[in-house]
Amino acid sequence: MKADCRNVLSFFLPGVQIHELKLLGQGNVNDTWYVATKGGDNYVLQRLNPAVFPDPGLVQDNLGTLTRHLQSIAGQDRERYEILQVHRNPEAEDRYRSPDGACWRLCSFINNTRSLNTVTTVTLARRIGRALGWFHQQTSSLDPASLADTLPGFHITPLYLARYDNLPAACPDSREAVDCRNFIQQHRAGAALLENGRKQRIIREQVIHGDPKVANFLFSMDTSRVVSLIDFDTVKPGLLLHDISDCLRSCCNPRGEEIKSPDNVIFEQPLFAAMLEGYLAHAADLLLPGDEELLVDSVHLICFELGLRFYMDYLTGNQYFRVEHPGQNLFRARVQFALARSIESQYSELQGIWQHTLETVGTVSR
Ligand code: GN1
Ligand code: MG
Repeated sequence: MKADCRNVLSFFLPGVQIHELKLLGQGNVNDTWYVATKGGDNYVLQRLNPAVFPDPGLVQDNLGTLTRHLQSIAGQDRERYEILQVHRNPEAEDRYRSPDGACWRLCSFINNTRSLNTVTTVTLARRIGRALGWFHQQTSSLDPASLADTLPGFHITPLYLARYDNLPAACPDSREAVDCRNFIQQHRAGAALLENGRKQRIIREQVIHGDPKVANFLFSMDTSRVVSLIDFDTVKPGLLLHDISDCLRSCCNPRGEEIKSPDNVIFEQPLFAAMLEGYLAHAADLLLPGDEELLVDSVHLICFELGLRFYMDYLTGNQYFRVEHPGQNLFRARVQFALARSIESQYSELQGIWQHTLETVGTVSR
């Protein structure tokens, strides 16, 4: 792959000498490298996964539309976040197609930052909430029709369920697989929650990030602030609840997605309260009554959905999410289902925290 990278770099940076090229991050889908030039510039090079994005050109178009929008309104706001820049070569091209059909791009590297896979303190959870609220405020003025749907069906839980029901693969009879199958059976009735809310127009549709997990927020080196929100591959028209719930799913699970055993997986109440407090400080006015009503159930649904996606990928040979061993997507599925169970066991407390946060922070900032 390094040889491919060098070819791609000579497309984007012709004649520029490369000082360092190393694999970066732990994304589950794309391949990502850090690039430093001898002249002292830094970049992020990415190969979009062709098995995931059927039309990577649309992803790249959306990225351009979004970053131009964010740049155009930057500075009008008291909160400042850095916005990544898409690099163009001297012919003004921002994408490269390799002979295998894959699409590559080069973006700016945001200096002096680091990413975390988990957060364990309320301060960091609150900062993540603020950054997501800021992002939603900024994207609320971007016309959803200006963005393509890069991943049709993404976050439409009933569609994943229909795909699951049609899988030709037999369910393995290991205890872990049977556990997953039972969990899916027991919870399938709730799969249409957000789609029903969307039909009834009680929840807010707008441009969303699509993947606001902890690792997609860049922190300053001392983690005292969020510097940027990255990974815009899934930015597209969606539901606010998709993002808020996916962020909570990740932010309130201090043990992380990548552990082998689901034992002791806990959805942490203090992190939940803090993330929502930060979010409402920026975005309380965006929420519709249905968003408020469905929030806790929607976090449960997003854990169910991601668990189902991991489990289906396990059953069908791990073609979507990158794995280091064949059982990894089964482990990942079990962690998400354990999180959903943890939410169920704290359901009334979580509702109480949410109502309290809405009453205290939400009404003040509206
Ligand atoms: C994938 O590629 P990455 O790691 O940013 C996935 C998300 C999941 C996430 C779970 C396009 O994100 O939906 O929530 O893994 N992205 C896509 O870690 O499917
Ligand atoms: Mg992503």
